[in-house]
Amino acid sequence: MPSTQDTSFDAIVIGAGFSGLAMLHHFNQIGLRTVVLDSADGVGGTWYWNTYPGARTDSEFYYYSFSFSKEVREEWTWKERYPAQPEVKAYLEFVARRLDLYKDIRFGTTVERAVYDEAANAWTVTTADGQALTATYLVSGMGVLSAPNLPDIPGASTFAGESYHTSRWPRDREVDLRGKRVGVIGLGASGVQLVPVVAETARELFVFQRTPNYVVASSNREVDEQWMAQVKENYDESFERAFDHGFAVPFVKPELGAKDASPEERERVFEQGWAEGGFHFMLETFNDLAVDQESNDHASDFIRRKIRETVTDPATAELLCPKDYPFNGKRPPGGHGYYEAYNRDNVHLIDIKSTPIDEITPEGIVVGGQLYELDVLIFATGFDAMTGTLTRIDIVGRGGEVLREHWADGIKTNLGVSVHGFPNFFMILGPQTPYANLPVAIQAGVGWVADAVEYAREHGIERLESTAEAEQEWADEVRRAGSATIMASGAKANAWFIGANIPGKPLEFNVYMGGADAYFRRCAEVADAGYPGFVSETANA
Ligand code: N01
Repeated sequence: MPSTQDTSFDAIVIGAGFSGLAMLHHFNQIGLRTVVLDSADGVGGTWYWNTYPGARTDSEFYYYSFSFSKEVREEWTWKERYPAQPEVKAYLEFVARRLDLYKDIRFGTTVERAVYDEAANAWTVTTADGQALTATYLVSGMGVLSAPNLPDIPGASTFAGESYHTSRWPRDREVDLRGKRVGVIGLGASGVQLVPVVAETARELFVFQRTPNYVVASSNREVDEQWMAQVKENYDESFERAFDHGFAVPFVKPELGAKDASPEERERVFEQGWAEGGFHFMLETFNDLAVDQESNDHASDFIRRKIRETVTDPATAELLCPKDYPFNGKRPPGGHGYYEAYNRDNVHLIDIKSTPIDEITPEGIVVGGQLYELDVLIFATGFDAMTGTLTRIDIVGRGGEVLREHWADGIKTNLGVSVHGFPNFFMILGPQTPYANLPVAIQAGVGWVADAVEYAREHGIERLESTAEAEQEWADEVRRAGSATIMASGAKANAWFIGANIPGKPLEFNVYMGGADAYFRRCAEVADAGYPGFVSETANA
């Protein structure tokens, strides 16, 4: 067990969320002396920071968890179909306790820089509190939607009331919104979860909408004993099915395309998917909603119809209907009373697409010359996704090359795991890994990295690193796969998965849209074949 004084390790892992905890456990199992560093004061990563009202998973509990530990599977009992933030955080705390991980985690430790020293074949990580730690292997488990995006709106810093970003919600005190006038900017998954909850307590809620979303209701409910028992019994089978699914969920794969169904059949299937809720609508109704425009139009029309049926004021309903981009053009959020919230007298929708925000003043937000006075302003404005955490710190590879410079002309990775010029550096959920249910993708990723490291150690390989060719090949495949999908329209919808939500960020797919199942198979093939596409230098090479 490393002591708190130790500075030299086999592996350093950055981040103590799903990725970091799973990586630590897997490294422990192959006997690597590992330390995990995290700026937070507890485990959880995303689930430590995102404590905004309404925060919960968009995936169901039985595949938003790990299957690799029998103890955790059997001893943990979930309470809600879509667990709320405290429940997910408690799960990760349980994982850390049960797998004895806490002793190897240093909290309150912010990594500023990681530098590879070729002569020593080691990474040196320096932290904000002055520690310098070295290790052979460096793993990023920093998360994909973790670097907050605060938009550059004129006057934003002058606001005199309370102002919060959803992912940096105060943790040391309760934010009391009772009797207050609250403004929300941003209606992705975070804003969509927040709106109905804040609507219940705020005196007035002003929702400033630029791009409406296709929100599919999630039908949350309690997990009863019988359901939990059934899940526990079928964990292995369930995860096998998830590994064989394009979105890494254990869902039934539909056989029919929407445009090939009769109108009656289409309606019946869409209604069924809508009632089941959440990702079931997107993934279990028809097999071509992400690739065929005509079929997608049917789904988009169906959701717009649901919005019009739910929202009583026709003008508000029209504003909430996305019309400029298709369903799946943005990551669709799960709703929990979202559209219903607009039927409340204290909720007001303001269209900032046709009339953009003029400025933020000490009193509130000015739109088209009209001041909306606010006591609290909430930014649910998302993240510099996939690459943000990796490019906001200095990760310096061979010859002093910084990772953000390596990607200046476009992201290049080998399977989203490894980067040429950055030996023995691995990313869990790196850019160009699949667009999928993340805990399953994380479980696959940490397993693959642990196997690769074990292979390297067994074969005397000192440096494991992508070749330049393999990296280019994967970048080409990511581009090819992405442009074959409806998600290519994400540029029109400012989608984070194509970098369009951050002004100035290059427009390119930062996730793999070719299917998690295909990706997992490819990773397995690479491992089975002895890691072709990786430079693998042995000690006497
Ligand atoms: O962020 P987003 P998010 N002026 O990027 C708006 C995961 N997640 O935090 O679309 C006005 O989706 C922006 O407007 P527009 C999940 O994968 C998961 O909500 O650019 N508005 C948009 O409405 C999700 O997809 C869960 O016009 C501005 C919003 O901010 C991902 O995280 C929960 C603006 C950003 O939406 C990101 O979700 C939460 C500006 N200048 C998140 N700048 C669960 O599964 C931005 N916006 C539980």
